[in-house]
Amino acid sequence: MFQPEWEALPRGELARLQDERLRRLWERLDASPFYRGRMAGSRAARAEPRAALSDLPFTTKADLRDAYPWGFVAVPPEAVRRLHASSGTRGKPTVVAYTDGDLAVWADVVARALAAAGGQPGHRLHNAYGYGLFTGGLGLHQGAERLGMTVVPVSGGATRRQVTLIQDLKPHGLACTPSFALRLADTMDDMREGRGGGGSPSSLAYAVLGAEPWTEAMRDRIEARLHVKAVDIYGLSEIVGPGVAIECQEEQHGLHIFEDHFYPEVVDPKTGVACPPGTVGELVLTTLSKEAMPLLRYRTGDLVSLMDEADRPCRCGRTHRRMSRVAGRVDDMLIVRGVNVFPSEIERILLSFPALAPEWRVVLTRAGDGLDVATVHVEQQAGAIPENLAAAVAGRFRAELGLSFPVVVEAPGALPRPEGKAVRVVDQRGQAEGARA
Ligand code: DLL
Repeated sequence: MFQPEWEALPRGELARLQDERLRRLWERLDASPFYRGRMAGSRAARAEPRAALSDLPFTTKADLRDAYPWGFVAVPPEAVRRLHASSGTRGKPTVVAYTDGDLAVWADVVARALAAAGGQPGHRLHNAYGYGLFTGGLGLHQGAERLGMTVVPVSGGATRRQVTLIQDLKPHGLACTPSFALRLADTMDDMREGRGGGGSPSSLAYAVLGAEPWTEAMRDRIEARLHVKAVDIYGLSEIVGPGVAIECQEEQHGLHIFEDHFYPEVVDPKTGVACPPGTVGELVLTTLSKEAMPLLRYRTGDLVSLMDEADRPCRCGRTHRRMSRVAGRVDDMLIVRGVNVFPSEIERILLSFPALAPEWRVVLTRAGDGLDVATVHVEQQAGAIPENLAAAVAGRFRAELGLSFPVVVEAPGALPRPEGKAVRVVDQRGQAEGARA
């Protein structure tokens, strides 16, 4: 553990610390143009800050966009040391500001995350998250340095060169998206075949994968192909970037949320009312130590459930509560002909067929009758495929999800490979018939 004094804090002490930090947060929010004035009625929250939280308003992505770029910054401009931004694929980007103190906390939580994954001082980390405004590259980078690792800052792309670097520099750890980890595995296989096959597995022992949804079936494939222990890392730019939560290598079961810095709630996305432990709802986070851009009850849009640590403490010794892996996003749920389905369900079913590769996407189109059609395109593994595979997969979708998805099995390498996060849902419903790809 990188910071056992915080990560294994007895829960009673943790609760006291959270109350104290929430009281300080109320003061800090007054310095934020967005929250100023809004918090006036909440002074009563001083006595029991955690209990009072559920009566306070949520903050949404739309609030951040409306206040773009500086409306949430609670410190003078000269105290802002760095800016990052979300990709903005769903609209205007969101700018996030950090003080020196924020950067130090961020490095600490990522160092904790890397240590939870198996990282140690002196290890080398191959960091293939994108560097730049995206928080993945620099976030993992500074956390690895904080832990005392040697960082290879390769960023994304140029997969063959990355494989060569892994062979030559022999890193212990890999940090990238799960989809890129599989691409590295494919390229390693191609390059091995080019040399006439054989060769030992790489030096990699663990992989810190996140920034996009993935499933247990995907983990099995990655671990088998790269010979690593793969753990799930979660985070979002608005709160800090990577390092909000991480699975530990001991259990690989649920992600510990670093609760001394990020206060979690899970609420029903429709009513905003708290969900009991074990029930899936929207993750809501309050920052407990952020200086430049403190956020109150931020609605992440990510669907998770909280596990109750009192029932079964984690073998790793961390006392911080765990959440399930992200089941999907509130806005990513597909509603096809009235049936709700998450992309993670589709992936789980596809990967139960060994002949299929973990490269897939759903293309939404509108049929002549005005009804939506979701066609699943999935790549086959190299080599022969069983007869009627597409029909068998479509049959499984019907049986398990109650949905008639047309299924197209594509040749290996046929689907596009975007740089950065995987694109699983392609919505072509608004496009004219002839303009479709
Ligand atoms: O993706 C931060 C990050 C970088 C996390 C590297 C992990 C590793 P954003 O670009 O702001 O930040 O995107 C945040 O990505 O709200 C989730 O919907 C999704 N996401 C992040 N991690 C996971 C994960 C980074 N482990 C958004 N599983 C979040 C599923 C994830 N979804």
